[in-house]
Amino acid sequence: MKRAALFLFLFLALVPSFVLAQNFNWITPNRTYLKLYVAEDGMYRLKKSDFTSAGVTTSFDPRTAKLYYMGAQIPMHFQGEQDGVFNDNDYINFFAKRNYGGLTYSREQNNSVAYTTDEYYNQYSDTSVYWLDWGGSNGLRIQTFNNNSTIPFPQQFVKELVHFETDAIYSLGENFGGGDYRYLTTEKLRGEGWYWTILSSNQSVTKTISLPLLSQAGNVATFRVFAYPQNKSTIVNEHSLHLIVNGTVIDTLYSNDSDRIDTTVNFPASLLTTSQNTLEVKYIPASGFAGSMYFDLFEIGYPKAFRFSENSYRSILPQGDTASKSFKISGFNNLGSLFYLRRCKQHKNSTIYHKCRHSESYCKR
Ligand SMILES: [Ca+2]
Ligand SMILES: [Ca+2]
Ligand SMILES: [Ca+2]
Repeated sequence: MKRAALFLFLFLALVPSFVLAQNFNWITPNRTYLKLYVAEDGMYRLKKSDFTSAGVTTSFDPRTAKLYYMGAQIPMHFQGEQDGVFNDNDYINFFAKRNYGGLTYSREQNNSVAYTTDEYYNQYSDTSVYWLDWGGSNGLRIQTFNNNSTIPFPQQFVKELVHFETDAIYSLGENFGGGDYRYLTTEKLRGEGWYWTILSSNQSVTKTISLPLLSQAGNVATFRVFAYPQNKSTIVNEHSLHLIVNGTVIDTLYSNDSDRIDTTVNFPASLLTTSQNTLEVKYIPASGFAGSMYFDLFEIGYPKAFRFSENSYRSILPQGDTASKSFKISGFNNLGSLFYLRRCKQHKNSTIYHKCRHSESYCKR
């Protein structure tokens, strides 16, 4: 299985949320499946040789091929399936995601839910498993739509999230010293989990990032941070985090006692540049208090232009709007890497297939 070198995936409602209840009844014992490991989000391609090298016969009707993830069948594209024969040049394209941590409960001592987080990392594995099955009824396929829309996409950018998180130290959860044995609960206690570091007075976490696709059309960027106090005092709002973008403090977040900070704030995208940006989170406790916080992650959201970078473009469009909209992705200019064929308009009673540049509305002869 090869990850497609060039990919474009824009999905509205095509890809369901992967927060699925696991269905354990999909599998048939003693049946042969092709098991696929995926550790990075992207568009993947399976060729006939991938089946034969795995020792799987390709004599099945390709229309009956089915792709499963976490017990549910998901749609895919099977190029060349229409003739019912898995030919040498036929292939499967499908979109797959790595294994994220997903929705996770943090609980009180009595097991009631204290709060929910959507974890970026899974504690056990980054790898997802997809299963390919064949035979029987036809499988789910990605639908092809021919839509002409005169309604422009409302903006010339999409919001892109950049996530920074390192799981380096483990906290057993909120603890206030002698006699506090709440960490003995077998469930994930409030405050428990993998953190990046512990921030004491005036300590920072800093990251640099370049944003070549930053769009000047969008004017709002976002800064999210998650941190959990390690201790507390009788002072009100004894913890504070300063969010700093390229030297400018965009906001100060306060926490009292052991209240977690899981906050997203807006800031002007004009503070960002397409080249190097320095992002910093600095902890400052109240005067006279030797405070500290477990620091988990920060996440930047910025307006990203509809433009290719290194002949690749990926984006997640806002969900919920199913109306057709038109937009143009610019910047694809590497003629040596044309990546799809489009059936051209009929010219003089002959159907011509040409390699197309994506920006052309139809092919030239
Ligand atoms: Ca075929
Ligand atoms: Ca973490
Ligand atoms: Ca306090």
